This record gives sequence, C-alpha cells and structure tokens, in this order.
Amino acid sequence: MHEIEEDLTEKKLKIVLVGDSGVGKTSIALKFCNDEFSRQYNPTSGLDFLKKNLSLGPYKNVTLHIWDVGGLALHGTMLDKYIYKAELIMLIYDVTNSSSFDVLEQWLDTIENIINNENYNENKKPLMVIVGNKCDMEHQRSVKREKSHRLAAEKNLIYNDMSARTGESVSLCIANLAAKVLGVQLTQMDQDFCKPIVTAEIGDSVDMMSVQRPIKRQPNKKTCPNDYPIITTLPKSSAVCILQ
Ligand SMILES: Nc1nc2c(ncn2[C@@H]2O[C@H](COP(=O)(O)OP(=O)(O)OP(=O)(O)O)[C@@H](O)[C@H]2O)c(=O)[nH]1
Ligand SMILES: [Mg+2]
Repeated sequence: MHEIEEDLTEKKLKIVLVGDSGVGKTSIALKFCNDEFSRQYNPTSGLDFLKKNLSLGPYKNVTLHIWDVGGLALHGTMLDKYIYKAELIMLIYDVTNSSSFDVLEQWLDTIENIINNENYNENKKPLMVIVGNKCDMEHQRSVKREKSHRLAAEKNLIYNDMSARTGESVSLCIANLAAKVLGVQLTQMDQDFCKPIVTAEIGDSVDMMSVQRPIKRQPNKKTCPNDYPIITTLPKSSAVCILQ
C-alpha cells in the first residue's frame, strides 16, 4: 500500500481518562475495549493501558490507546507524563457523588496548567470533555444536570453522560469524540456498530461499600506503548503503575 493510502486508513490516538478515585474510569475503559463490567472495585495504582481498534469514517483502522489514570494521580508527580501528547482527555465524575464533581475543577486547572506550561502548540491541544458516569443510577444522582452542563459551558468543553455498567453511550461517545479529533464524520455503519446492547441486571446493584474500601492491587506488568517516548525512558523493571 502507498504511504498516502496507508495514512488515510491507519491512525492512532491517545485518550487519557482522569477523575476522582472510584468514578469508573477503569470500568469505562474495560467496557469500551473488552465489553466487560465488574462490580468489584480494584483501584488503579498509577496507570493502566488498554487498546481498541475502530473504523472511523475514511480511517478504517484507528487504534485508540486508552491511558487509564488512577484517581490518586491528581496529587502525584506523574500527571504531566501521563497526559503528554494526549489527543483526547476525558474528565470523568460520578453523577451520584458530588465530591467527585467538585474535584473535577482541580483536575481541569492542573491539566490546563500542564498544557499551558508545556507550551503546547494551540492546534495540538487535546480535546477535553466532561463525562458523568453511572447514569444508570439516575435515582441516586446528586449532581444536578444544570450544574454539570454549566461547568462544561463555562469551560467550553463537551459534556456527556454514560454508564459503564449498562454500556449506555460508552462506545458511541468515545467513537464520536475520536472522530471529532480526526476531523471526520462517523458513517451510519460506524454509528450502528458502536450502539451497545444495553444490559441491566435485575435486582442487582453495585456494592457501594466496596467503593469505600479500596482493595490494594499489585502493579501489573503491562508496559507502556513504545511510541510515547517520555514514559519508555523509565527502567523496564519498574512498571509505570508503581510510580505514584
Ligand atoms: N452502577 C454503576 N457502577 C459503576 C459504573 N462504573 C463503575 N462502577 C463501579 O464503581 C466502582 C469503581 O469503578 P472503577 O472503574 O474501578 O473506578 P476508577 O475511576 O477506575 O477508580 P480508581 O482506579 O481508583 O481511580 C466499581 O465498583 C464499579 O463497579 C457505572 O456506570 N454504574
Ligand atoms: Mg481505575
């Protein structure tokens, strides 16, 4: 295949998920990449990586590299490395937990400071979106829609609700955002492909007690994708996940 043709069909994007601990970043990533959901809460220590290939408009092979950042990274020293060269940053909160929404402004300020200090080229700045997760628990919503929409409007950011548990909006939202970054429109076929079969378990709810009691997870052995140089300079034996 000629280089130009290849360029038209193959792309890769770095998507970073940030937000308070327990808001569902890992759950969104796992739902999107593997179509799985667990009610068990295993806090992410440091960072996890997932990958998914999609067809988006003319780009038939887009690899989305998902960087799933642990909630504690806000107060760590690695956040600038994690968001380095991100094309899309999803700032996630839990619609049933107002403190996870309140802390979003801190995430935003910190990330904006990093981006501005790094002298990012204006047209290379990441697309930033606010995501309200756990919208399957509408009856327990504690952050009013107007409030979240107001913040998004004030900061000039896109806003989306989703549920990692049922899958509602997860794939379509991420695919739409990735398409926006690439400057393309999703075809009807792409959109149909992203529509989830929304699932709900009858008489079953997430064990919120487990959300309060983090279970310490061993750092995993996943390695950083080798095309993001800033992280690959770390010693091989120290997975990024333990660096917080
Ligand atoms: N009801 C409901 N529960 C969810 C949803 N998404 C995640 N959860 C639950 O919320 C808890 C925390 O989810 P995680 O995905 O581990 O949260 P996280 O943001 O990755 O947390 P850290 O890694 O600590 O930053 C788990 O018990 C999940 O099952 C959702 O959409 N709906
Ligand atoms: Mg996590």
